[in-house]
Amino acid sequence: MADETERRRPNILVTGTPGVGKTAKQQQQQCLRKDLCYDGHDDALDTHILDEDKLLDLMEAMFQKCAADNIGIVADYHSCELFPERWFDLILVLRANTTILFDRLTERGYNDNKRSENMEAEIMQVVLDEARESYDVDIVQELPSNTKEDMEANVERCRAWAEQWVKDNT
Ligand code: DAT
Repeated sequence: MADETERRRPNILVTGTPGVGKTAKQQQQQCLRKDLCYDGHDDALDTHILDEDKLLDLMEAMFQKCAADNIGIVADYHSCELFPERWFDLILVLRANTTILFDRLTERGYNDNKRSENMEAEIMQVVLDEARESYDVDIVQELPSNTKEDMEANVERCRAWAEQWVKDNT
């Protein structure tokens, strides 16, 4: 099987607190059924408990196959420290203003506990710090994701970056 470090297309991780716009930003995605990796439910936070080992095994196989098929991956997840550093060439940390995030999480039907937990994480920039600790700081970019214009600018920036990466690495 191909070594994914020899890939010819970049892999990008889009991360950030739930509600910042990770899914909305995706232009193309390789869908991995996260629900296949659930291992119970946390009732207090109303969230599924993830079997991380299972997820990482599934993702490893997918990353290797995509590298062999010359496909770049855009993955999104609300955390980033669990992934091997070698998988990604760019880490985008989306950020949203607290009032905007509050409205999005309310609209999503999050209970008070779950909404407060996520609001606090965004205010304390938990995911950004985690990204800077887990990856080379040079590949970590913080991007605002409050408006439609932000989203369009982020997608364009991402596209231009990926194009440049291919030029620089082939
Ligand atoms: P995530 O995948 O980070 O949990 P999402 O992509 O599902 O978040 O977005 C949550 C909601 O907010 C969804 O209704 C789309 C909206 N949204 C996200 N980013 C936005 C942006 N930059 N401008 C306007 N709306 C946005």
